Amino acid sequence: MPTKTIQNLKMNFQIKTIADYNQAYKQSVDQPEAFWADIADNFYWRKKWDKVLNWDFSSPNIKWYEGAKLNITENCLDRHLQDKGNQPAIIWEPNDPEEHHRVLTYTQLHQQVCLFANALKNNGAKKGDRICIYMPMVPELAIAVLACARIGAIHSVVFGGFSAQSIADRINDATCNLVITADGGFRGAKDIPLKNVMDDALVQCPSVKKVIVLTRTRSPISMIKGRDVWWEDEIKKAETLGMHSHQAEEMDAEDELFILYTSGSTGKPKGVVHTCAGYMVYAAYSFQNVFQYQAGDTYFCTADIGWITGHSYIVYGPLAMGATTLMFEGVPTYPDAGRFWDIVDKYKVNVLYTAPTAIRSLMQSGLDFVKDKDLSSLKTLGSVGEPINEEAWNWYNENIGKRNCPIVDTWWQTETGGILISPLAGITPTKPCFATLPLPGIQPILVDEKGEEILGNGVSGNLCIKFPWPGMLRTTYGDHERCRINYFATYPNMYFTGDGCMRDEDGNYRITGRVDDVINVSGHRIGTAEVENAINMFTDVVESAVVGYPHAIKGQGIYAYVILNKQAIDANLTRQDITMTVSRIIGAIAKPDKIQFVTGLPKTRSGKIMRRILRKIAEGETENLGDTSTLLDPSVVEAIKNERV
Ligand code: 7RM
Repeated sequence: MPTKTIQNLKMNFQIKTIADYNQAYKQSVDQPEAFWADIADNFYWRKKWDKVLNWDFSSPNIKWYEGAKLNITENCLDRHLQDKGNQPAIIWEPNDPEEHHRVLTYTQLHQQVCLFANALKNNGAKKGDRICIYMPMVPELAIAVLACARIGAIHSVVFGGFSAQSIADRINDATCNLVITADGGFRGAKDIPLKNVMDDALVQCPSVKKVIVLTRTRSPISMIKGRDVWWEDEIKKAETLGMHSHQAEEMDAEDELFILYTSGSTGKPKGVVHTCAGYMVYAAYSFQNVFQYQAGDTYFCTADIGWITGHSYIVYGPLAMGATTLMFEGVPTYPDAGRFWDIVDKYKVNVLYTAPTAIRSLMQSGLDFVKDKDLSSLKTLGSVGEPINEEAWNWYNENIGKRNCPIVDTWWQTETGGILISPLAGITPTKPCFATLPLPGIQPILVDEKGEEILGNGVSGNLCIKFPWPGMLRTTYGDHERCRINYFATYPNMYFTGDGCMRDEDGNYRITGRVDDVINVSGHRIGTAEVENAINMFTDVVESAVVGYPHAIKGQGIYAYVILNKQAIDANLTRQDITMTVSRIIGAIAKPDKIQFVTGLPKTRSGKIMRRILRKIAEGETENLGDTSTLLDPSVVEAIKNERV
């Protein structure tokens, strides 16, 4: 046997038939360590592991591939140079269809990552530093992410829609010392003033010593001497110094790779931590098998890199597999609702991965935007972020897939690192609205309120996972106890997802939505408590309660019940003031869709808000509100019902 070098490694874990799947699944449960060792053998390691898995859910303490040494970017870049150096790694489609697109081959991407890694080092960055990235969807965002990984710095990407306050909270939570941003970004008809927002954040962030600023919109911005430097200048400096290559930092398997903040049911967003080896193996394995990517395919995931879907399935998963990944800067409806189909046509996209909210919005725009587009290159369609309703599933299947493309409804979370429950394209029989079956290595379990396992089929319960998988979160940054309480304490010895789920007669899983106080607006997770805190910061607000309600396009909308300390002179203006306040504190994605002013909230004698009642009223249900006997003051409910907005 020839020894495996970085060049002659072959990826050899593709499931091709349902029999392969059944066999892989069985082995992954019977002999998980042997199973995940075989998968990991397909990657490039500076040193192999001593132990595949060490785990204890009670702490939690989860370690995969302990003792191994690697750098994820050697697996995403260097290993492809010999065979795929001239193949496109990233194809970038700008917001404005008139602007020229860009293609970066694996060789070019590798060069750019090395140069920027050197630029980061020249600016004082080192292994273990936390680096905040706040950028538009341009190739330099992927380059920044990979350059951080290359030098062993921990990236914390913040979605470009978050406010200065949200950025500051995230930077301070992780004590980032460096920021990578851009002057601005283009999204649809709007210019987003990223650097201005960042400047507002940085007023509150003493840990940040350097800011690297890419020019994208070339809009006027402030640049502070000694702190702010231009991306382009730093690249030129590295080039002048001849720093074209960069020896990747050697990382331990369990060294932190990145932090990504996500909302929970209480308090501020948590920094979900993923580590190098397990995340890499799981992102690549799940990418390959769910989408059944074939050499030469063009793969288009419409997510933003600011979310986990972009991390795992625009950057790390596809690049680890040597795929061609398409990055789109804009929005689905600009310049018109045919943009996705134009892109599919222009680049002959083979795999399209998008969100139900986008499908519903494009469906509403009508078939005129689809009819003249050549979509014949499509082989596989994907869905992620929220439950897909039957109408959207059928529309996607008929009008985009032409009944000829399997739809993979992929269920997973920021915390899971990669897809856990999903059909494998063309292999697993699909069923509208069902995520179907667990990937190999994933052991789902449904439990009742008491934590008792619900056995058999044709049942519903709370979805937990009872055995570790390589891509799972390891901790929440700076607060391990919070991680334990949030995910591992509700039910002992299980990871609790926060989702409700049913299992049909054939053992297929259907995720029905959150069972906690998290709402899912257009596939974005928002904690009701977070929105309430933001609303309560408005000067005239006494108290508020926020719930989700069904929304035709967004999946869920945000409904806020608000008590003011005085009668609003102009209720609409006050609503706008509150909305503006929420935008400032969290970001535009958390703006309430509806605000109802109330004089009291339905509370129990112990002072707990009965959200169940508020949810029903927001949904438009005013008759069957369930048991209201524990209410302190039932007349409050009558008043709220009568003044619904
Ligand atoms: C990937 C992502 C996670 C939450 C999760 C669910 C919901 C995601 C699906 C889904 C039904 C799906 N990460 N969710 N995918 N619900 N079917 N295919 O979205 O951390 O931002 O959100 O999203 O509630 O818990 S996330």
